[in-house]
Amino acid sequence: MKKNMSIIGVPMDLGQSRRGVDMGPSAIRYAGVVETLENLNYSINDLGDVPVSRPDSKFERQEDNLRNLQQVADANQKLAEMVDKEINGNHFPLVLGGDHSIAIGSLAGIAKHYENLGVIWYDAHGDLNSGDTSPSGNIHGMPLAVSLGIGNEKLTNILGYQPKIKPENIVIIGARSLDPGEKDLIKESGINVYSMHEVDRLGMPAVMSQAIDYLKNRTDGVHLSLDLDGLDPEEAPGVGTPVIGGLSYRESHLAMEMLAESNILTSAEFVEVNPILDHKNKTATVAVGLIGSLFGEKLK
Ligand code: EXY
Ligand code: MN
Ligand code: MN
Ligand code: MN
Repeated sequence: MKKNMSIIGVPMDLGQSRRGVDMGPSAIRYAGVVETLENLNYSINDLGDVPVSRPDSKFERQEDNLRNLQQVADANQKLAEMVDKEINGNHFPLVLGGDHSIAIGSLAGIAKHYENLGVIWYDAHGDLNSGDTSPSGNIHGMPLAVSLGIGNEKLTNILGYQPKIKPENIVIIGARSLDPGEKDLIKESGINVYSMHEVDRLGMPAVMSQAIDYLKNRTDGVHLSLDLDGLDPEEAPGVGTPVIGGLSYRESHLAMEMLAESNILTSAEFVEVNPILDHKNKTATVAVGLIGSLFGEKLK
């Protein structure tokens, strides 16, 4: 029987300050995500894009130092409702960004279906800031903190419950740019982090098997939130906040294959593809390559 998957695009660029990431869902579709998944025998329902409103003046800092707070909260509310509905209908949700602030809505819609949701956060950043610790006021640097219940209520309380996830159920992979407040939160909360240091020392095969074993034993579902800036900007240049010294395409491809084999994944999102900063849609093409590996390409 074919497995059902729902694709939801979120053309969000209000969680950060560089234009163009709102075109990410189109770029990923153009790179062939639907065809790739259909060839892997998924039955795909592409639900199109969640409406994202325009702010009166871009970059506006609203309450708590947060840029475009109301618009980001509204779009995430809609996304959360859609994700919730798809899971109720037994469809695997695949969310395409858009900047990483959309993980707030994805996790709000997903986490209510699990007692103990695990999260793999594949990213150069921790996304663990709040208005108090953020150097930028950009909400795309905050979704993991928000999902832990830290931050403005308009974000933490989407769908009327919080926190969405527990710190010990989070595994961050690829981190190499953490702000001081984020490091403090990691230390005090028990979030698991495989920074580039650990990836260099252990190698991706050991990192992924440790992460998978750990999450398998303690969670009842796992969400993958993959920020393309986790990869090295040489290989994924179309991102708004590139950080040198990142994960390679090969390492990432292997990570996706190991996740496919583990069968632990219950939802996924791919974010931060910015076609304006890209070269010939390379980053969206990388994203689709990773999505193919994640859903079993090499097993065919
Ligand atoms: N830590 C920085 C900030 O909070 O402004 C940069 C965050 C970038 C977040 C990107 C998408 O993962
Ligand atoms: Mn991120
Ligand atoms: Mn990032
Ligand atoms: Mn392979």
